Amino acid sequence: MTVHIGVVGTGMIGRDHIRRLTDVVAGAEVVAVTDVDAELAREAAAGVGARALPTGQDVIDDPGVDAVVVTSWGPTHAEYVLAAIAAGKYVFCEKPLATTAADCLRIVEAEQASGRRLVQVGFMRRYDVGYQEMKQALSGLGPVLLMHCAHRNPSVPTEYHSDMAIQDTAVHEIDIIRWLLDEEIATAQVVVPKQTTRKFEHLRDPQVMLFDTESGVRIDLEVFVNCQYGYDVRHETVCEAGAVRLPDPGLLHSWKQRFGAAFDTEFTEWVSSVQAGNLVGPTAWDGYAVAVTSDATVEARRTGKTVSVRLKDRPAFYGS
Ligand code: NAD
Ligand code: ISE
Repeated sequence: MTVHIGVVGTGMIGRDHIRRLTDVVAGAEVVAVTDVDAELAREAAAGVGARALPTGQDVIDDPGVDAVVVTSWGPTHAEYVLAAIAAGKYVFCEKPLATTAADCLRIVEAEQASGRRLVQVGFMRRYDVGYQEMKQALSGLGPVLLMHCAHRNPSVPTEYHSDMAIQDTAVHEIDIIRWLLDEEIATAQVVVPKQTTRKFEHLRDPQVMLFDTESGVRIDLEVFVNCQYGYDVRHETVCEAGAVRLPDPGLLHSWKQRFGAAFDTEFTEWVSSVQAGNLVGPTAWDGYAVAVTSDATVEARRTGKTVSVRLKDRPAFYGS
């Protein structure tokens, strides 16, 4: 069965996912797209023989659309994810699931009320071979004690501000830490070390985030978004009986290069799971937990204090 897909948001990653769903993933066809920039939507639609529709709601309501991909700006995600749930359609939402924890919770509640999993969040690092091998290796190395992580981007646009280093960038580590350890982050702290001269007035860069998990694993994460030299993601996990780190892929320039294969695997799995009627990827609960942790980390940076991460109890609907 071919899954007929509607895409809301035909910007940078939206167009990349349309290409992926058209050229890489079997069993998928992009049939409708939209963007507030109608010309952009028309161009993206013409490239794959899809229809350009006026709004996201039109795409979701279209009877020819089986499943929806949301790749518009973060603040618009909640509205479209909720509309897809209301329409009973599967929805893949790029990170963030929503820009507030309260909106993530509304999505979690709406999905539970619908009675089945419909939402997947685009935490694509879980599909990266390096992280998958790390997760496998951890099972033979005894208790995890420490993680050392770095997330460096060559540069960011001038509108990028200090909170975005957490909300837009560190969220990938927040999710992958939870996934690797199968536990939640319990506290967050942020240290602002010596700054690059290339930072902007409204951007602290680099920032060092310190997390403790429920079991006491200590994690340090350097986020350095104007590092100039390349796109560099590092992660080392130190256990009682050894350490494991991500392989070095050499000098790269963007997240598209670094995680291209992970995006391909992520969408291949998503389409198969939609066909099977059984989603298995990152859940709306993961989107909520990351949002709460990210909010606590923002508060920690603003106040200079260590802030506790307080999640609601995980509903049985999302498994253990
Ligand atoms: P972008 O600005 O290039 O594209 C977003 C598009 O959404 C724009 O074309 C904009 O006109 C459109 N849009 C905004 N509001 C809309 C609405 N209400 N209805 C329809 N279209 C609307 O941004 P991008 O880099 O493509 O990022 C999009 C999303 O993907 C963001 O949430 C971002 O965080 C996420 N993202 C994820 C990764 C990743 O590594 N997983 C990488 C980049 C971006
Ligand atoms: C961007 O939005 C992403 O999601 C990338 O994966 C990340 O590396 C980058 O820092 C973000 O701005």
